[in-house]
Amino acid sequence: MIALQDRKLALWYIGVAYIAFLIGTLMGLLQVFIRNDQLELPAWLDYYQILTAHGVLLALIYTTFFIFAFFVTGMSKSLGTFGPKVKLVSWIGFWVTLVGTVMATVLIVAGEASVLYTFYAPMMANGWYYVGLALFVVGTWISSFALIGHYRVWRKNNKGQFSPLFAFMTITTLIMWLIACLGVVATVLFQYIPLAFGWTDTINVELSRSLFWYFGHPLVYFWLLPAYIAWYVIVPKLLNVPVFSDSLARLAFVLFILFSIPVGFHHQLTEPGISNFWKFLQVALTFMVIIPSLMTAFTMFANFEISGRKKGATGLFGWFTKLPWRDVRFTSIFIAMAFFIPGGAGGIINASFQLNEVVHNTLWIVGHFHITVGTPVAMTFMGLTFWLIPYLTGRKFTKSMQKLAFVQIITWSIGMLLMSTSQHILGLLGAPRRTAYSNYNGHPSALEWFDGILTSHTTMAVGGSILFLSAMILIYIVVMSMFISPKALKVEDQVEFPMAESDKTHTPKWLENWWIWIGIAFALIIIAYAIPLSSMIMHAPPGSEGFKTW
Ligand code: HAS
Repeated sequence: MIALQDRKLALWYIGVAYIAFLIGTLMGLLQVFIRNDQLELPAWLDYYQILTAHGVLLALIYTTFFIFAFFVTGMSKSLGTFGPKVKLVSWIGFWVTLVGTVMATVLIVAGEASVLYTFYAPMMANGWYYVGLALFVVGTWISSFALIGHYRVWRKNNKGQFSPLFAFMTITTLIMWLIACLGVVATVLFQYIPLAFGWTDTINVELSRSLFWYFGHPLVYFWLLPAYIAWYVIVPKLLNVPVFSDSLARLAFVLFILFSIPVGFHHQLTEPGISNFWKFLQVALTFMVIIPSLMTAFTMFANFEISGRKKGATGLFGWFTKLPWRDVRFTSIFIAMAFFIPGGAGGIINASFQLNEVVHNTLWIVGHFHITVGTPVAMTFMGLTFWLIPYLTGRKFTKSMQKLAFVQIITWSIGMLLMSTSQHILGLLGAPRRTAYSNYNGHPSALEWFDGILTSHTTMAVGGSILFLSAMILIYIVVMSMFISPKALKVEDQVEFPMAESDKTHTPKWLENWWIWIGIAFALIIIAYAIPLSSMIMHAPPGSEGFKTW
């Protein structure tokens, strides 16, 4: 077990993550009913306020706090206990992130920041909301530097050795995060805060959106990569096989540093002000960032095949029946992976220039992110939660909790399947996203959208309600594992951190030379962004004043 001081920090992160999860999922439930016109909110509560809270609390706060809990635990486990400096800086990072989170949440609840999680200009929130967001990002930077410091100390003491795979992957994710945040920090500090406090009268809308998406796309990989760490490092251990290929795993992660950032324009394909050449270049780079995910899919199938053969499986799909289905830590992650097949395919559709015209700004995209961040990522985090909290608290993960965990992941899968399928179909029919429910004055075409069995109001409401039920079961498991389940006094009851062995004998040295990857990443960013961003600044149209649209 890792040192108590590091366990404490990780548990604080998890605690905040699940408070955000609780409020965020409640907002999700309300939203399903409002979108279906089944619920009317009191005058003091607004649809967009709820939508903002749902997006920010689940997509930003839950994920980020959970990710740092996982990183702190894994880095302490693989590199050793944090030294006093790393410990101090980590706690400072935690508190700064938390203060930013509380400020942003209070302003959303107060109805001062109903700008959705993408906070598109020219919508304008209370200035302190942006200050809260800035503090949130700065807090994560401080925590990232603490972890990077811990890694550097390890490398100094272990000259010439490769870092353990978990640590390598954590550092890759943090490097990507630090470079990605430069965009959002620039727009928040130099555009939104001056506008919201009245220091400037107008905002350059296209520039603010471009800087946001420079950050917004790598943001999705900041969610995905910790899940991939679990797929690469933890899944093989549960299957009782070593890491399939240490160098392939490291290369896949490094490719995310290179290709996850210079692709933000694929979120802006329908926007004027960016010429087709730059959009097309970034679409091509988007197709490059699909490659490491395909490498991951290949590796997962290799793991399944090898472990199946070891257990006597034959034939093309014999491995399937030999997988450890009774182990909820595995089954949860397998379901997460299965959801990522249509989730990833949907991403490829979104990224295809022409097809994007059909799906952009429709509910299809909402369906897409529920089967990317909402299931592959979230369900991997759930699968980690089942053992991570008992591991950190030294409590048992009892048989009854394990059964409940199965109910939780199965209900989440059913709820998500119903809801995201209907969102995809409704999107193709033309139902818009980012808007409250409208039947367009009872227009027959709009009413027809809801005629299908899968797209009916009832199906969506059932899907949303099942998801909420599942979320509450998870909260129950979290509370039990944190505070109530019996202590694991016998060795056989103690929960392990399942980390697989990886053979580094064939791993090339240059894979851990960060300056190469950071250098290439910046070169690609300059190629993809320097000219279009500078032309947005130099040939800026008249800016827009800020609007409070709610
Ligand atoms: Fe996306 C919009 C393109 C991945 C999240 N995306 C979004 C938004 C979010 C989001 C939140 O090009 C909405 C933003 C907003 O509010 O406006 N996305 C992609 C592409 C990928 C992709 C090309 N997205 C993600 C991931 C996300 C995420 C991951 C969260 C974690 N996305 C887009 C585009 C848009 C977009 C456009 C803008 C649309 C618009 O018009 O606004 C790729 O990274 C996907 C690659 C993935 C694969 C799948 C590999 C499969 C694996 C599983 C193997 C399974 C196994 C199990 C082994 C190629 C690794 C076997 C099981 C059996 C049952 C056999």
